[in-house]
Amino acid sequence: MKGQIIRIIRDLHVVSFENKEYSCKCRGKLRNNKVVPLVGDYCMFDKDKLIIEEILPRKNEFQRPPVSNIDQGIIVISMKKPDFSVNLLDKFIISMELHKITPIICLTKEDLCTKEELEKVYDYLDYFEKIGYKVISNKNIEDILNILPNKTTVLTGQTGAGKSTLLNKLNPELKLETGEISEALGRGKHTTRVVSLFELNNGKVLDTPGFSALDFFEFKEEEIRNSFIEFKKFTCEFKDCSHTKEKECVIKEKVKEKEILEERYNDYIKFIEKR
Ligand SMILES: Nc1nc2c(ncn2[C@@H]2O[C@H](COP(=O)(O)OP(=O)(O)O)[C@@H](O)[C@H]2O)c(=O)[nH]1
Ligand SMILES: [Mg+2]
Ligand SMILES: [Zn+2]
Repeated sequence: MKGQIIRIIRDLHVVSFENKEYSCKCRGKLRNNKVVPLVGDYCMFDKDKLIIEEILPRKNEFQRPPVSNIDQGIIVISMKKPDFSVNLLDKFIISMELHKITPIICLTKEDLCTKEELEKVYDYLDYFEKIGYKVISNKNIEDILNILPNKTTVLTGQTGAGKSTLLNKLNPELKLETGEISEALGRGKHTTRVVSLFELNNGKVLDTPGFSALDFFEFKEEEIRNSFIEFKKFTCEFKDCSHTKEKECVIKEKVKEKEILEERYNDYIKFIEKR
């Protein structure tokens, strides 16, 4: 049967199958194949013999933390403390797009804002919703639960944004430390933690808030361009228009007409220059 590895402790691989857990060992042949199993791997396993026979091909894989097959990432972004920033949000969105992870934007700390401050941020978020991203809030746990079924989900975002607080709400057993000083103080304690997925609402969630895939270096300019999803709605006259120095560029036109958010376009330029 096909299961998913949700925890690895030395040579014990805990496989989840139909909401039950099976502690398995790997078949010798698998080890010789040089496949090192990761948390998140889908595998073919024998639930009576408790043996993993085959690791199935991965959709994506990461080193820090070592996990695979991530479907979606909840980008936890605060309205204040730290202040909301389109540029930061874009960094997370584009890196997720590049790694084939569906980004979901989750706002926090709305309670710290005045009505005017909220409206300004909501205007930006309306744009992100309009181009196709899901926007939710940590106030509505139901909305978060609703995106989990049949997916493997991670939380990502800036330090202090509220990731640990949110994970604790989703799984009180985690008891993650929260607060500004916790990261520094908690470091020693957390290094021995085993990375694992926990089951919630028929989905899997990574139990650590430290997920980040913030790099553009290994990607081509074209891949970054395609990660700005709203650009794909328009076709420039030049077939391989880079939307930079070309004269007749529809994207640049749409930025002028304010149909494409100027901050997004500026981030595009920044990200391709960073490579
Ligand atoms: N006012 C307010 N504070 C929050 C909210 N979410 C988290 N916090 C606080 O923000 C601080 C940082 O949260 P934490 O979960 O540790 O952030 P992390 O670094 O992303 O894991 C903590 O003091 C939390 O209590 C929220 O929605 N509103
Ligand atoms: Mg934290
Ligand atoms: Zn163009």
